[in-house]
Amino acid sequence: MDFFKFARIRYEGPESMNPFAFKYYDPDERIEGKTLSEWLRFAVAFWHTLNYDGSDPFGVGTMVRPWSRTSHPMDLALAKVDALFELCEKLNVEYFCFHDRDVAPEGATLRETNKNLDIVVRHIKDHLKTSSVKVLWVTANMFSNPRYVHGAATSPNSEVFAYAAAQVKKALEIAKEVEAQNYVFWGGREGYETLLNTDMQFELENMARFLHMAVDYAKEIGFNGQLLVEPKAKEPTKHQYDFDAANTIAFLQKYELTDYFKLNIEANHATLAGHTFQHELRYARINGMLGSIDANQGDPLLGWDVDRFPTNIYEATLAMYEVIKNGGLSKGGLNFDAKVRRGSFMPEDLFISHIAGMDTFAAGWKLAYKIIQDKALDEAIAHRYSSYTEGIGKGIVSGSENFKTLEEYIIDRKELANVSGEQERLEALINQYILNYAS
Ligand code: XUL
Ligand code: CO
Repeated sequence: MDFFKFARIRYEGPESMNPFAFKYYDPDERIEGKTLSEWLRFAVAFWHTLNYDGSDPFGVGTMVRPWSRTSHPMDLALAKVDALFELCEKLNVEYFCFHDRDVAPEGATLRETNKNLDIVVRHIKDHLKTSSVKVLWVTANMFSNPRYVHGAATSPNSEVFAYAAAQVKKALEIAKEVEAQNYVFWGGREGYETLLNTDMQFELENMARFLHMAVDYAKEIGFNGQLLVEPKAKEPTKHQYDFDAANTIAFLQKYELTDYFKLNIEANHATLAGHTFQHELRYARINGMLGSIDANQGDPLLGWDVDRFPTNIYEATLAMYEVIKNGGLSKGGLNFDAKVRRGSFMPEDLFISHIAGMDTFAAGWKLAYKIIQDKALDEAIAHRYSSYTEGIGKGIVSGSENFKTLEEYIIDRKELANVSGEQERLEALINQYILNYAS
């Protein structure tokens, strides 16, 4: 049975006014031996696309969803998997991501919950056999159920730690079964509200113990996907332990976990941390830790995680600049951790939003590729640091200078000649690339 009345979305080019066609994303376009779809590796997020009903703190659900006629929880779970595969195939999206609790209802015990999961995972595997769609990543939801009120791995309650461990054990087994490319840890409630009741050091040590146990189990069962940690500064807790890329990398370094983990960087989480998306991607990249991306966008006027579909070409271009400089994302991809607005409640909005996101990132990728090919920024940056390629600068970099020799070198100098940073010229140059691309 078809849930969506739409045909498969195809590339029609920038002149097309068909809302159900790609204008910039041609999945088969080849660049440097890879297709655009291989470069971008788009994924649908199960939770936003199949589960989000449009409710907010002020009102009930608004979404019109063809599968919601089914009311038995397990029938509904299976129908959503069918709808997911149909949607991905029709959208030309090759991957999807899911939390354990997105796909199957919880039972009275973990054993019962796992039984429900097994039934749905079998159904997912049946689809995987006949479809070109694959799993980008799996994760465990350790934040919705009230048992996680004080955290999961960082809960003060050791029984909750045990429950979370058993939940991740099962989720890793599922990740292996569905051949997920990655496994994500987002510490939804791994943080605190007040230090008056919190042993921060102990909680951080427990988080490290937990991640080491996960590494050990992934090795034991032979799961060879990439493990990822997804930083987020705040929400739901006031202070999340994995605040941003720098904080998360420092944590992974301290607890000797950097060999096993990379980061999943999300645009709206970057802005919650007071950074740009590009900053977070750059920080992860230069530390060899850029693994995957949750593609969405925040709202500059709102201070929380709104998970809008990404349509900002400027941001997408600078993000793709980092991805190309990273040599691609390897096992990672671009997961639309994004939801349609409450007012965009029709099934077609699910298509139009993903098409908009895919076109935005395809255009951003091609723009970034051109900027890199032309060395438009590289040359300006090389010029800016050129004083380190000769003379005293070269000595500083090679280690032949010290405070005494540097003092001797500079002590009688009257004026130092700084040069312009050219910020406005470079901003105008990026505009020119974007506007010329459109014309
Ligand atoms: C929450 C968020 C999560 C993770 C997976 O802000 O981004 O959906 O991506 O748990
Ligand atoms: Co996310």
